[in-house]
Amino acid sequence: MQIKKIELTEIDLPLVHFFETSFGRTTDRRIILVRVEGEDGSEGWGECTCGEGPDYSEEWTDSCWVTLEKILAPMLIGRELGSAADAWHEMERVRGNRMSKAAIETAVWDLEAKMLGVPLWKHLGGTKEKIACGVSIGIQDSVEQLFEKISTELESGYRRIKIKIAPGWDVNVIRRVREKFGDIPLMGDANSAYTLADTDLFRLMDEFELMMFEQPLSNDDIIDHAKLQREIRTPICLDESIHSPEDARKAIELKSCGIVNVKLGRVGGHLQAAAIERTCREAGIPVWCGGMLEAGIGRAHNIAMSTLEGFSFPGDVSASKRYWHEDIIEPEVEVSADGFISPPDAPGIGFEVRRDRIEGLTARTTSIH
Ligand code: OSB
Ligand code: MG
Repeated sequence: MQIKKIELTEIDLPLVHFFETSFGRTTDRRIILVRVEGEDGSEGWGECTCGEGPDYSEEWTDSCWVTLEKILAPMLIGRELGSAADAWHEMERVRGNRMSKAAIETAVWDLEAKMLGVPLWKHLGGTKEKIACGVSIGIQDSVEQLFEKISTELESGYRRIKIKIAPGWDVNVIRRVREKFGDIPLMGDANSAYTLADTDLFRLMDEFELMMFEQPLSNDDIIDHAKLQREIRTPICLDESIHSPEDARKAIELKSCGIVNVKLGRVGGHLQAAAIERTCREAGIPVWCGGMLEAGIGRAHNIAMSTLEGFSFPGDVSASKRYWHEDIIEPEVEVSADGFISPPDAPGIGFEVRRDRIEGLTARTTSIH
């Protein structure tokens, strides 16, 4: 397989509702799409999952654009790839920049699956005929507003509610959610907003029987997380701290977490995600698919990845309409009344990419060949 051409397109896409985490509020996404073209004109699509600023990760839209255009795309053009798995290895000498790498790598997997005429999820070794869906609900302006959101999502059938927590929006909010909604599957994601000085607060929150606390401490830490985990019953789930299968192995060895969130962008694509899934599965650590407010292409890749055996908790993979007035794929991602998504049967990501819609949203485009 040879990559003849790589096209980058930035689209600007407003969210239906703002999304607020401990590091800020997002209202408009700036998303880079990657289209790779093979020898016979066949194509594959990937989406860069970076944010609009360097907060969740060091990578952000403008930095990824340059990295993709000047460094990564030229490394792949014209190279003979034995399989999609080689795409990662071609880019391996570049340090970090995993979201940029994943944008290209996932596109190469889509291309290969399409060339073989098989659905990507099967090509990746996925086995699940349906995947369980949860939602991530950002910090709201009031607890009443949060209640409203939770009610809507439960009525839609979602199988797990994640709320964002931050100092001032934690114990009292969770207590009120438990009082109002009872025993629903509930978890909190702190996006690194706390330190070990808050250990007592987490001990207090043990009482709420949350499924897990996601990334309570620093984004680059696995030592303090192990200390915190020793002090609390609720399992810790690591998100920001895990970039590679080696990170996962070390976190498991140190007992820094009981659960791992896997995001394609954060770990560098499907090959690395599958390796993390395997490391965790062999250690008896459940994983689930995280979300990065993706448009349809990223969402489709998340669905494919979520069909791997180890993805045993509901992920942050939900319907297109929760994010976008109109998505860039056809059909849009829909969730059944009981909170599942069925992976598509069509080759590759299995959703049609809407070129017309993308053209209308394009802020810039470039082509490397
Ligand atoms: O920490 O999981 C996170 C969104 C942006 C950055 C980080 C995170 C999130 C989410 C949203 O929680 C998940 C989604 O609905 O896509
Ligand atoms: Mg998270």
